[in-house]
Amino acid sequence: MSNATVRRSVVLAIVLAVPAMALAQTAAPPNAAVYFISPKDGDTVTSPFKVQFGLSGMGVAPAGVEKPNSGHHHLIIDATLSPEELKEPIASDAKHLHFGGGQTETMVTLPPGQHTLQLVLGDWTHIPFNPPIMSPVITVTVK
Ligand SMILES: [Cu+2]
Repeated sequence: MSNATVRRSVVLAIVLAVPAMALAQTAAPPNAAVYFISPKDGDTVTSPFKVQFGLSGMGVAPAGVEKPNSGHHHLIIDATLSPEELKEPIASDAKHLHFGGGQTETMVTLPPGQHTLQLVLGDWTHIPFNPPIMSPVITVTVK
């Protein structure tokens, strides 16, 4: 093989390998943190209840807009993200809510009983940062 052919083969191999690797994660800015303003861990609430998202060390931007040091909130209800799920776009279903409009609070309706809540910040393509920027898991009791 000529050098050019070898080079083309190497380029082709890299291109083919990309889909097998997860979509690129965005590096987390230092000191970024996401947290619940309300409710607090252990709170008892009446459904529907307001959930307020806090973020420090970076900004909120809508999904689809690539802006440095920013992301959008995801509320994870009665679930956690596996190490693999923390490297790919966050699912969108009843347990994984996206706030791609840049919202910083929402009303949540849940049946009576104990529930867990966690906030995970996603980049403009809904992929968690590396390392992930996520709140502690909190437990609330719905009356
Ligand atoms: Cu999202």
